[in-house]
Amino acid sequence: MRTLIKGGTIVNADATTRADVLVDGETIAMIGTDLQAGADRTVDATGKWVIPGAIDVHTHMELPFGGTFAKDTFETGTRAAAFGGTTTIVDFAVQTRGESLRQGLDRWHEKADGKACIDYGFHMIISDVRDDVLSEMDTLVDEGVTTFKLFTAYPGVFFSDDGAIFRAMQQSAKNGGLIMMHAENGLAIDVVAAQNAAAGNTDPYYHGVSRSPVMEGEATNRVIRLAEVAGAPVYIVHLSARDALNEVRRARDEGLPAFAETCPQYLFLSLEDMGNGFEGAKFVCSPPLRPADHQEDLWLGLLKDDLQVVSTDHCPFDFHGQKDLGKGDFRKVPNGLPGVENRVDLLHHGGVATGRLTPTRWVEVISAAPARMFGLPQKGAVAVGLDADLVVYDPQRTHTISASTHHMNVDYSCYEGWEVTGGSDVVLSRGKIIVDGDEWLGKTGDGRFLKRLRSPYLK
Ligand code: DUC
Ligand code: ZN
Ligand code: ZN
Repeated sequence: MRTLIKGGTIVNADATTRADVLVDGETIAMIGTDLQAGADRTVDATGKWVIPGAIDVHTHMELPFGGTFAKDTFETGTRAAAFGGTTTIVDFAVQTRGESLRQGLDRWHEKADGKACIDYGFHMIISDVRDDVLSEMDTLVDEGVTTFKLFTAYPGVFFSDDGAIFRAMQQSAKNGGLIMMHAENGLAIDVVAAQNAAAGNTDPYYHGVSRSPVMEGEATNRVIRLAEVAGAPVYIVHLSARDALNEVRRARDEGLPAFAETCPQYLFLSLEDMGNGFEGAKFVCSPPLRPADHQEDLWLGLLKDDLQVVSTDHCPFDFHGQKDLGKGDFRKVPNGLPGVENRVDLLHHGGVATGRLTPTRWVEVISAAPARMFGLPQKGAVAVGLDADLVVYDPQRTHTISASTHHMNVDYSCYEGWEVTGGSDVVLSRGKIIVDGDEWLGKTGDGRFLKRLRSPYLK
């Protein structure tokens, strides 16, 4: 099957070019002006942009959390992602305490195999650093699971102490993996949270105020310094606060291989959204939403490359039946927000349409940088020879975000009623049109597991 995408403007991370794109089978075969090549079908992209399919390197399909599971499966979550212009996800497989990495990874392969609608890779969450687990890390890197997430938060669940984190970093310095850190001081946060609950401050709002941004800044600096001594690169996930951003910037100015992502919720939503009684549970995630004045710092961080990536931390729980497990005690609200479908449009709306980011920088943070940093050389650009993961994007189209029309399997939206500028018209995954306007043309199980390369940041 040959598809000709005609008349559009290609927006890559490094350049914007008026050109046609010929897709042959699963790959991009030719790029040029007024291509006359024979094709089985033509997509008219006049007045539109042609961008590389977006890559979300932080999702949690079916994550077990607080006695329940994130609602999206690999089928529903990847279909929703595709409607939002995302053609690759990297999801977090989980090692629970006591088990091997292999057991956790096998479970995630079972969840995804035959279900994913777009290509996917895995990171591995390590909850239990042991000698055998450190050796297993080497095996996983060889299998293309090259990135590992550890936590300074969630004592008793995902938490690792500094020694364990340091050992994992030393191992990654040897095997070419990359350590990703959830950096909040969970031990101290749990003290404050317990004090708030005991004082009768049980509404979701107190989830936010119990988790001080200072505690994120402290943990961010700590893990960056552990990585420095271990001789390893480090990637801070879901950075939410100015305090943490300042630490990442300081480290980068010193020449350290420290990297970070933020998420749309930290750019658009704030602690105020967590007020309004139990409604605030819709916005409970960790790190929490911050006072609104942090947002402009994060936008500036994106512009200046102190932040390299925007991912979602997509982790949806229904308001009715899941979030309400925490009625009367904010500590029991499952942590996480839906968002895999909204990232590309929100970043276009708040970034490109407002003039904060150029179209090329937008493509960099949603697609090109994730591909480069997470070992996916066949993705992240509109270029001959790469996978034909492409989005015909309409930068003028406006639409209203709503739970009644979104494709994520969750009963609310954090952005209910927001009118955003920009939308994906046609989405191709390895040469197949999987979304055409409102129509789903993809197939469950067509998504392939991606073996990823080692971190390019090891010295
Ligand atoms: N934060 C969340 O909000 N959800 C899942 C895990 C995490 O770290
Ligand atoms: Zn996290
Ligand atoms: Zn997460």
